[in-house]
Amino acid sequence: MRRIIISLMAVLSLAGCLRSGHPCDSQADFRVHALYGRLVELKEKGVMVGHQDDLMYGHAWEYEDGRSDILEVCGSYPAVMGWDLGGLELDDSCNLDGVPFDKMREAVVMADSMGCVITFSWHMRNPVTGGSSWDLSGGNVVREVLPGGSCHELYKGWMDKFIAFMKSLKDHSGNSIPVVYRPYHENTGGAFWWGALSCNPEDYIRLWRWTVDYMYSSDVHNLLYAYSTDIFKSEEEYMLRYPGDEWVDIMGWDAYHRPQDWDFLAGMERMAKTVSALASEHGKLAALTETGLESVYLENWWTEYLLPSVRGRDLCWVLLWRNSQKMEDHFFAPFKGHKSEADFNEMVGQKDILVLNDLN
Ligand code: BMA
Repeated sequence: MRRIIISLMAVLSLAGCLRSGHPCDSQADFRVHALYGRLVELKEKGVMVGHQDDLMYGHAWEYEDGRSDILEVCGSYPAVMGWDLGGLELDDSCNLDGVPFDKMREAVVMADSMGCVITFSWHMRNPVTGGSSWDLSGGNVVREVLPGGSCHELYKGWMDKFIAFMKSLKDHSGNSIPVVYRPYHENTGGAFWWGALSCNPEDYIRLWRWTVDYMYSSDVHNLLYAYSTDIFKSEEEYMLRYPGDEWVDIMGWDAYHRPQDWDFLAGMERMAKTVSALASEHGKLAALTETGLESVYLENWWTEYLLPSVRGRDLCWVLLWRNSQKMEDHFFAPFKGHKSEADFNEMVGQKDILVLNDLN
């Protein structure tokens, strides 16, 4: 009897491991495995709160060592920090929002040493026209950057810069810092040259797979890959551009509260349910990869809108977009003195909502 119970326990624990999955990169660094395991564990505790560019600048300030709007509001850094690489492709010294890449690298090292999860997006330029990532001209840009396309060599050069940056992220022991990379985001939307208005699902998937393969062949093994759509109408739409289980670690979506466009609470319930069910079916992790209400003009937005949207949905994190240092109304997280401060604290005070202080 004892032996049967022990065998049963072994089978159950193996099933548990399989269910919780593993990084899609079969050669992922040990720190990537550790990050993956941590995400699996932490999502049982709750949803982590993240913030884009948190350590770089905030509402009406920039580049002050250790400063963070979230820290000033709730006494803790966010658990997840996001950065954007737009500009790296042309060796710019600063990204498209003015963040010097050197400062970004230092902040990533600091965030990693504090125990934050790091995530990157990349609003890269349009390689055909040289315009921004919002420039949809230049024909089928995705096809032009794929092997055989007119911009393929140029694009490989851009990827090489990304690779050099990723390889330069080292912790204090000299190990590569594990990060979540979220390429070609908001793919169901029409804003970017890799979006649904500009390329077909087959070309999108080819681009994704080519990118991941290029990372492997360049010996980059410190990444988890997050797939993220814009708001979407159905499971079919969500999955239309999904590159496949071998190519993705985290299934996410971006969704901003724009009351004039859609019903946030109902839409988020539907989308969160869809993404978390798909993630569980595909053995992936799930996250709300960007969100916010620009200017947070609803005082209780945190507990009345965000909390009910993310709670109990098996999400690893929710990333609030940036608090611009230059545009007064372009902020998505509270700052000291903002009218939604108390409500934000009410939200992060919940047991299942995690900021950095809750992780240890
Ligand atoms: C957008 C806005 C822009 C910014 C871009 C990349 O949503 O915040 O101001 O340049 O993201 O960070």
